[in-house]
Amino acid sequence: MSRFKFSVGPWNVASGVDVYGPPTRDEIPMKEKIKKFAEMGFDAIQFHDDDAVPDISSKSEEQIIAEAKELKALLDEYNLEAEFVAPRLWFEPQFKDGAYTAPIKENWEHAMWRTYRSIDIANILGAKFIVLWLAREGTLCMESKPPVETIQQLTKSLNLMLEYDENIKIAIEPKPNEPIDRSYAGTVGHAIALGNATIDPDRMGVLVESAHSTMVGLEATHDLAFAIAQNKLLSVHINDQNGIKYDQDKIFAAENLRSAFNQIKVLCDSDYDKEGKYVGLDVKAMRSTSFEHSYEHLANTIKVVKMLEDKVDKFDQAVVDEYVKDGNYEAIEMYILELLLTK
Ligand code: 3MF
Ligand code: MG
Repeated sequence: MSRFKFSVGPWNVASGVDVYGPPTRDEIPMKEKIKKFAEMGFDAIQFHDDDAVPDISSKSEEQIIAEAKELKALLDEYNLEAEFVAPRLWFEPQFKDGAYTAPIKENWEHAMWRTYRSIDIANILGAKFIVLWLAREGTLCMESKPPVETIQQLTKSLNLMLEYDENIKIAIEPKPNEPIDRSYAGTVGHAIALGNATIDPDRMGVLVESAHSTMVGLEATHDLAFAIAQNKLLSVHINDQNGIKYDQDKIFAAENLRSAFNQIKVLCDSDYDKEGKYVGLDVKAMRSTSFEHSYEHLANTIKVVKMLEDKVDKFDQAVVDEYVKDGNYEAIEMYILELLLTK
């Protein structure tokens, strides 16, 4: 048994489509995914606004509320919680040069409208926070937006969200690039600083994704630790990533076992599980995986977390402390390698 509660977003099960080629697997309807997630033992679902209410921009506020209530009834049927709602702003053509940092006022207003609707949906589903992955908040063409004013516009957008609902919390999910070329706020440090610049820093936090830290050449363990030390860690997206390149969302530990061990260790050591928070998965099946194996990357990621928890339980800090006193750092390396490589 794991000590953690797990959450997953419907996008974790996808068709294998990428920018260079068509789908390699059939799409699975949302309701079927939710049923399967419940059967697999997930505790909560993460939603984009348009996962919860498809075609949200074409619907009235009444319609959005009605559809969110239907979804809440479905979740209750399966005894599932909603962890968060995230406005999927990067999908609309009008946000091609940013949403909260859109250079055209009507586009920015629409981004705010969708975010207010995400907060409404979160309230109906019982989610305590929204997640903002700042997918296109940066530049493709550096001169299209004046950077200082535009970053201030981003802070103003956050303030308006905090004013719209006095209880909602906001987690920023930073990523250095892709789809935007140059992000304005690509690291956990940026995300925390943005929160601290708002009118209510106590309601601002971060979601740390392992792959996003690796993509910028940083260690996900230390990003998690940094967020925990600042009391800012609202959620995580565990996955893995082969180096500084396009986002891969591989299963946890598939590329860097030692980092994965340390990520789980920092979560265990900080009592993340006792705070009622979820370990969120953001993993994709490889494009080469066939339809009948559409969910295995999720089951495997949870299995790996449990195995790493066993390793964390075996880890003895006193042993390491002795080696540190003796200046025998070579022995620490071997202690960890033996821990990870033997039963
Ligand atoms: C992209 C991501 C996103 C976010 C999700 C929730 C599609 O790299 O990580 O996954 O996690 O949109 O905000
Ligand atoms: Mg993510």
